Amino acid sequence: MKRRWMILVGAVAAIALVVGVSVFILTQPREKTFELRAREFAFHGLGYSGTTGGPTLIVKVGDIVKITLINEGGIKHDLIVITEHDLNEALEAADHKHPEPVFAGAEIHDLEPGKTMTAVFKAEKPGTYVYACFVEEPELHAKLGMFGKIIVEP
Ligand SMILES: [Cu+2]
Repeated sequence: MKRRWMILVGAVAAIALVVGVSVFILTQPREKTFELRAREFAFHGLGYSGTTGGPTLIVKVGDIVKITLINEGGIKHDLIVITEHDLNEALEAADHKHPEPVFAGAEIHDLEPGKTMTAVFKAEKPGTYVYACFVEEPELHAKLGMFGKIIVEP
């Protein structure tokens, strides 16, 4: 009788453990990683068409996004995730001030040639955003084609 109880308690504990672990795994944020290569004057990566800026990065809201930027060019490059409105405003403004990234951590500054850095951020709000380079040599790099889209699906 005592043995039956022990088996029952053991079975219940095992089920509780499996359910608990499953819930934990399912509620963990998904990680999405991308690799972009910066050159004068474009971002290259998977899906790059050669004509319309860098590849479009697609993630889901809540994802932990990691964008690794490899500078294969001969000068410094940046990457900042901003709104399309901010990009248009920056392109028109005379003083090319760095806009604030839409998500905390979604920026890489002054990446020297041959160096690699990773921006890690949580895609907290759905929408269509852009990533762009705000280095200004010889002209604003975003203006010369260093930009791409990042879509955060709801
Ligand atoms: Cu650049």
